[in-house]
Amino acid sequence: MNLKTILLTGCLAGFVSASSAARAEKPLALANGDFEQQLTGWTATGDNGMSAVVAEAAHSGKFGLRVTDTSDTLGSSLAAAKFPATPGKTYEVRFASRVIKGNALGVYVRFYNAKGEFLNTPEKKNQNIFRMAAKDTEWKQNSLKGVAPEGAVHVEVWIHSFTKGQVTADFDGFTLVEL
Ligand SMILES: [Ca+2]
Repeated sequence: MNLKTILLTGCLAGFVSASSAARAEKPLALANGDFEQQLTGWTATGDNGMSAVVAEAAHSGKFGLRVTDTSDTLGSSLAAAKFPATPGKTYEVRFASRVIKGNALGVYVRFYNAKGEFLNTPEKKNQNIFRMAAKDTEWKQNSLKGVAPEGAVHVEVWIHSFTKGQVTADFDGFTLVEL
């Protein structure tokens, strides 16, 4: 093998690994993940008025999401749009967050079947939850992965403060990728 062949082989190997890395991650078009358009693209059904877009919660831009849950019997509910999911594939949500007070809140990656039923439940013990930590009062970049189970057709990001317990926390910059 001469020098030219070695260099060429190295270049080809580099090209192949770069292109497979690019293929490995597919961004999904989660709209308004930075909350600059208020709650456009998000669904707040059953939120109990706890999720609000405010300037104080901005990590980047002018606005962020603040969840304020001062109830021990009600929780918040804010979901991004659903995207097509393929069983066996991994989906990752990335976001910035900080806790003002408490920890009774999770960010979820959850999957639905063709009937629109949840496939991740406490009963099945297969929920994908990033749970807030009360000590994380500084802004941090976080991520959470979920693997689409058998029968999954949709994936969704859900921000939910628990029925039991109280919390105030800020969020910004949500993105979702298929790995
Ligand atoms: Ca923002």
